[in-house]
Amino acid sequence: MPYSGLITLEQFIVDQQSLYKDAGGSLSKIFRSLELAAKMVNRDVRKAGLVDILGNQGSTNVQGEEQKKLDVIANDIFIQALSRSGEVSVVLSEENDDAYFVPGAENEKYVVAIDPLDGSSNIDVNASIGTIFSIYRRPNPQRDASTEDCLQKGKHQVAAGYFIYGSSTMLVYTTGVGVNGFTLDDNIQEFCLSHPNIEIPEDGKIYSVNEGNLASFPEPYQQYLAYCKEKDKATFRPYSARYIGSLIADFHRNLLKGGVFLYPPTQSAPKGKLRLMYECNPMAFLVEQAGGAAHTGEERILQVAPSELHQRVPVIMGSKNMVQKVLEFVEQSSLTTANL
Ligand code: AHM
Ligand code: MG
Repeated sequence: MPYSGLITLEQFIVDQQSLYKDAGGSLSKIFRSLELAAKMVNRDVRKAGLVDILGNQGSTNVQGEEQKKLDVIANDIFIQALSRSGEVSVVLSEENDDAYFVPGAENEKYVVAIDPLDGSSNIDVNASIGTIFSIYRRPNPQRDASTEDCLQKGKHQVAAGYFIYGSSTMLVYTTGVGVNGFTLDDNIQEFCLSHPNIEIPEDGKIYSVNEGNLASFPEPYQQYLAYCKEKDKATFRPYSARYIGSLIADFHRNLLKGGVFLYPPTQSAPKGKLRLMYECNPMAFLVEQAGGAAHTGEERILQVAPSELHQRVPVIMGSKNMVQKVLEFVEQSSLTTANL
């Protein structure tokens, strides 16, 4: 049915309720909590240059990276909002070493993983940042929540998405029935449907990678990047290089315009840099739902069995045919190695 007029997120969720696997409204409550938290973080992001919340917090997170003040603020806001939803037993956060078991909510139905402020090194330079979320149903809510509930494969996500605090603020999410985008109307403080049924183009002309690391990428990736720069009219090469260094911003652009995002293994990060639970799984769910693909080079990201909360995996994701092309380089090289 074509959409006409203004459709708020709340209205959209009500209309879509029958498509959700849980018709009891639990997921809607979680969305309301996420929406509220995002509006609060958005407010803080918008005034970041005016008050003293820029700069490093002075503490480091579990990956040994410096936290920004806004990281800490966003982490607290999202955890509090999700804890109050009454539906979430466990919150996993990229900023916390361990899972947070919500007191008194041991038998609720959901686990939510968040990257509260992804791309936070971009705060100081006023580039787009965002919040990523990923929602799982607990296999057995009768039993008290445990770490076992947290280490589920990405293919079990019931919903995932991100808020991007960019030139405008948007929410892009999926519940497994396509991908929809909402833009925050600042005046009425409502997310309104602006990008219904997003589909990523099958082909693209953009590649996004931190090419400064080229020398330490495995050879097939180096070969693919050389291929991107070759001149060939028929395949629209050379491609354009676009890399912000803020996953949500790079992903969002490629989702709308077509492209491929790569974070290959490097010598200093042999499994890549990005985290499976907080970054790769939600983005993989979204991109697959939009008709694209997401792979580690060895398997579909959504098939990876997590062994720890802060696990990292290499990433190749975006337009289907572009991902396929990267995999041809990667697979060709493993065949060559296997034949040696
Ligand atoms: P963060 O979650 O600590 O902000 O780090 C993740 C970010 C991603 O947003 C981005 O894709 C990547 O780090 C960029 O890494 P690099 O600077 O190595 O290219
Ligand atoms: Mg991140």
